[in-house]
Amino acid sequence: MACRPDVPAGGTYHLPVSVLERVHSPEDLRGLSLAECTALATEIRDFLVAKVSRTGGHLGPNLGAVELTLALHRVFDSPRDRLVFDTGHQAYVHKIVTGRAADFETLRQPGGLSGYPSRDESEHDVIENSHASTALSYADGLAKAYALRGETDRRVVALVGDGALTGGMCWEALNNIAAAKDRAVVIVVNDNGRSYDPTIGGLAEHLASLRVSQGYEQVLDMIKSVLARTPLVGPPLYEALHGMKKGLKDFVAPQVLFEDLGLKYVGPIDGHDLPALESALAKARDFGGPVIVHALTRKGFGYQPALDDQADNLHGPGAFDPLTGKQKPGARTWDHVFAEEIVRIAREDPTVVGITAAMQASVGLNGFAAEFPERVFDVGIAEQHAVTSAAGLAMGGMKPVVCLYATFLNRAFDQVLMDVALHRQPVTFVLNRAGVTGPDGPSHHGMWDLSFLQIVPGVAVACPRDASRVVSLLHACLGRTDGPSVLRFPKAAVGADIEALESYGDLDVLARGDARDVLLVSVGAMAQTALQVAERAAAQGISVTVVDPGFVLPVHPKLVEFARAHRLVATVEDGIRVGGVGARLALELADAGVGTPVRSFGLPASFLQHGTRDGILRAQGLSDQAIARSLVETITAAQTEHPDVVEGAAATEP
Ligand SMILES: Cc1ncc(C[n+]2csc(CCOP(=O)(O)OP(=O)(O)O)c2C)c(N)n1
Repeated sequence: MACRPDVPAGGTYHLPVSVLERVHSPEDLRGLSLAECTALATEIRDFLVAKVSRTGGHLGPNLGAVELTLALHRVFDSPRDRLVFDTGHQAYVHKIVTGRAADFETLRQPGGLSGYPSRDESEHDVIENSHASTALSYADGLAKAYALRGETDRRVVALVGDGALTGGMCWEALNNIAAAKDRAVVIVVNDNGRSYDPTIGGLAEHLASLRVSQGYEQVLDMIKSVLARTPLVGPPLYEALHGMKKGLKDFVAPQVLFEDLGLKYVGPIDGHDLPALESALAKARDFGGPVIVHALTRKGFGYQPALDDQADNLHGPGAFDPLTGKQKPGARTWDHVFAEEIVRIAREDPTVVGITAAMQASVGLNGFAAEFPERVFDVGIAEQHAVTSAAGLAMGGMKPVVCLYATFLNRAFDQVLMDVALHRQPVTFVLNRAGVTGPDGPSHHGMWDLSFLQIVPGVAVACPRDASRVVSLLHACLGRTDGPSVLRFPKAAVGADIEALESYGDLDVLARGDARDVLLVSVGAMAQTALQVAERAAAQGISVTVVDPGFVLPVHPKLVEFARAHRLVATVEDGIRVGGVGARLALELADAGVGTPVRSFGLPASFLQHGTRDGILRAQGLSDQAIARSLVETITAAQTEHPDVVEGAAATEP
């Protein structure tokens, strides 16, 4: 769909006050003039800054994708054509133009608009997981399905960033997409040169060399002049671009990368030039086979504080001042503690190296990288590779520390199991954002790790309860020489240290109940809640001893001894109960012939929606009130029924 001319023949064109207010669906976009589209783009940017400044969210990526999203919705016919957003963090503009602008007040708030595409919200949303590099595979599958069903008029479009394109799945998908010459998949690469940080690696260098090559400006000029000369419904522009590109091959070589895979390549296109984008997308749409459209954009485009932000172009700020882009300084977090300690460790031990999958600052490796740039490796959005590469580093005599959001370790389970654990390599994993994370929703809660790590032979899993334990347990992990270690902590402010009353190696007793009613095993950051549970239960006449094992794996032998001496064992963890710490302890106790029943408190094995960390924990029964009530009821019921035994409070789903 081409833009109507700016000024209608014979008259002055007056823009309506707000174009945005008139856009409720993609159809509304299609009748707009170029001037209206330009005004709309500006309004959308103002809207994004105003809304995200209040709620926090993905700002830079969306500011950079305004024209691209408008062009996609004007050229393709969603939802009949399928627009698949890789990662989905850049889909705010898509939400705005598909009727959800009014909901932005509630963006990422409990019960409000999701920060990612959501199939419950709109028929225009195809996929909703925010783990990167999947869109091309979904697109491949959708195109295969439509071909088999004879729905050959349906187009499948995947929008993918240059960052996400560093993920291995993209290349596996490209290999398949390129092989099917008659299946029309349009891959739009939104190339802004950045993930959070500048995108790294060979592919990034290819793209960057294209972007900065002396020929680039000429390419854009030539594209513009070709477009200017080409009637919008006229001779095949694609062929024009294609022919021109071949001619420019000498100084714009990187497209060969895609062509060698067998993909038609259109680009580079100025990703903020709407007519140019629409023409390229229309030709790609009509080509009839797999095509890559390479659009160059700037993250944060149109908002100076984002463009000026050296860290990450305001990729995902919390609430901020819209005039300055400045965020309020937050409280000290678990991440801060790790970030400072790893620098101290790196200074003392030259064999320690850091690995990040495109998230250096967010995982606390910035300080380490600033001081020892040659010892921190950003591998791209490539968690699987990160893990096996770490195994190689360990085999080569280094001490690798792989720093990931807990949820992204899911990607690399087989690599942890077979490439690290089977080879008993001393790789340390530092998982931040473990447990319930909050506003990013189901795909970002780091709640799976404690369960799947239970089945990895030889792994040690440390859950620090406070800042001092982050430090001591990190050292303990790095001191291990046989097999992998994991240190996990949440996305939250770190509270005051909680002192131990007595210690047995890494296991600390935090509170002593005088009668032997309940042994409460606290996992990591749940310690504060566990202590409050003990107080509440004591007020009801039930004594609770609280212990923190430090390492939840391997199971501390002292726990078995303690368990034998109590009437009920309870565990509290911010991971899922199925296969979690409580379930494991129950198994170990049974194997050791200890009959004390185990009551596990944790998360259900279900996809939890976005909200605040505290709110979600409370809603899942992980508040001190709920746990204390449950323990008191269990003990009281058992005392009534069987004065000497507490029956059957097993770890079943609620
Ligand atoms: C598997 C996985 N690892 C890490 C992330 C965290 N993450 C979210 S967005 C992003 C950068 C994406 O860069 P790009 O695809 O170029 O999009 P841009 O933000 O630049 O528009 C990263 C690393 C993720 N979503 N998924």
